[in-house]
Amino acid sequence: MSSGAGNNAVAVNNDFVNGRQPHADISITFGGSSWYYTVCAIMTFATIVFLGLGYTKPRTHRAFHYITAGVTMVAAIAYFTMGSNLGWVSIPVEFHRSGATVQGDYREIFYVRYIDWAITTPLLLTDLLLTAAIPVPTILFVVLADEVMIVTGLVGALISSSYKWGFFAFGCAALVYITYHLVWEARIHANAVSKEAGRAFLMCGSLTAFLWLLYPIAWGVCEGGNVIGADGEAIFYGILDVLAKPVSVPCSSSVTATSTLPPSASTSVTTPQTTSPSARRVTVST
Ligand code: RET
Repeated sequence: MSSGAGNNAVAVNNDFVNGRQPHADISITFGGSSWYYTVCAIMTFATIVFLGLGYTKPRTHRAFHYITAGVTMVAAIAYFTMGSNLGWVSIPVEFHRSGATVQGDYREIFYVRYIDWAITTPLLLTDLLLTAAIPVPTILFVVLADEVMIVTGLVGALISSSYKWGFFAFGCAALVYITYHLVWEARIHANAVSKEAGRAFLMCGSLTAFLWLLYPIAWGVCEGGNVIGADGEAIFYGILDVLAKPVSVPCSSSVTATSTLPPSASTSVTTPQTTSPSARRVTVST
């Protein structure tokens, strides 16, 4: 990579990426790169821990661990890409600012972030909603809304005119739909499974919904409004991703632990509807 010791990613992957010269005035510095690598390390560590924990269970009870480890593994690769100052395109900013970290005409837009989310957020959602015994067709539609949210966010970020906000609006509408299912529908279903599951889900669903609501704010001040620079963007999204992936996912396992569903229910498509009488009631009531 480089003859020098330490993190030289920003120097090595500077103006020329894949033989082109994309040039971005607003780009990550050594600090931003190092932070991205730090998050990569956290995600890698979490992946190893979740896989290790999975090995303490019989294979039939490992689905939750596989999902969680898969989520952090994909994130680790995305963060390695961003730490290496790769996985971005240069887009003209809509708003020209004078601040030291946001001045210039072109901004790095990390499309790899959205590839990460397109893979991992459906897994996070499916895990939570199955835990709450939400019927599979509903889960599939919420996942579709989730993909709409991520893709419109990506398309909007790649557009330099004010039309980007149109895509942002579609994404926000999708988030409203998802949030409604997380904090309302899922809690009702979890309550029908057991009072403990309902209580635990009230916390997990709300925590997830709260964290997810912060993402469009980050988008608004980073890719959208160009209010904070590329290093600030790294910190903002990095903290959110660390909280949303390795920290909040195990929350759903605690719901499963307190519910009357068998341990595999949080990740099995058929179990909630077929094995537990209370879960069957949930299905009928919808
Ligand atoms: C975008 C911009 C478009 C409007 C909205 C967004 C929301 C993104 C969210 C992302 C969540 C990511 C998570 C990652 C964890 O690994 C795409 C920023 C509403 C909610 C939880």
